[in-house]
Amino acid sequence: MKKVITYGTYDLFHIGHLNMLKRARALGDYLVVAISTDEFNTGKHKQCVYPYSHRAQIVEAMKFVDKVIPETSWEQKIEDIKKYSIDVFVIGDDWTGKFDFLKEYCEVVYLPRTKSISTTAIKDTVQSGKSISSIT
Ligand code: C2G
Repeated sequence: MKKVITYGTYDLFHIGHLNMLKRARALGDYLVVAISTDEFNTGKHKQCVYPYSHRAQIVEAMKFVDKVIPETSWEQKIEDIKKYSIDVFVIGDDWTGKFDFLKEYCEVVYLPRTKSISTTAIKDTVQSGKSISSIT
């Protein structure tokens, strides 16, 4: 069984998140998703709309997600890779190079982000009264 892991905040779940999880799962047979806790997001200077418990449950409900764990620190990745016998670490290419140190433990894949959608864009669009289709 080829096991894949990815990390993220996954606030205001959108098509970019869905594309990432779908492609991540397609790289193996089992997908673990580490969702950033509210406390960890404070360190990332991210103020989430949805609390951790909602973000985790929404991602966990995805049919191609097998397990959700909390992301509480930048340093947990190596331990997670060992603990869950991970074969592939995958994340969006906005992080290209940042996690190359994990190549010692597993394959590292950076996937292209989905263009013109982001949690920030959604927040701005909602405030402007426009629809998302107007930005994708
Ligand atoms: N993503 C994407 N396309 C978008 C937006 C996001 O492919 N339009 C991807 C990101 O590249 C990431 C995942 O979806 O792989 C989750 O994105 P965020 O919730 O913004 O996560 P981030 O803040 O990048 O957290 O330790 C790593 C961090 O926790 C990553």
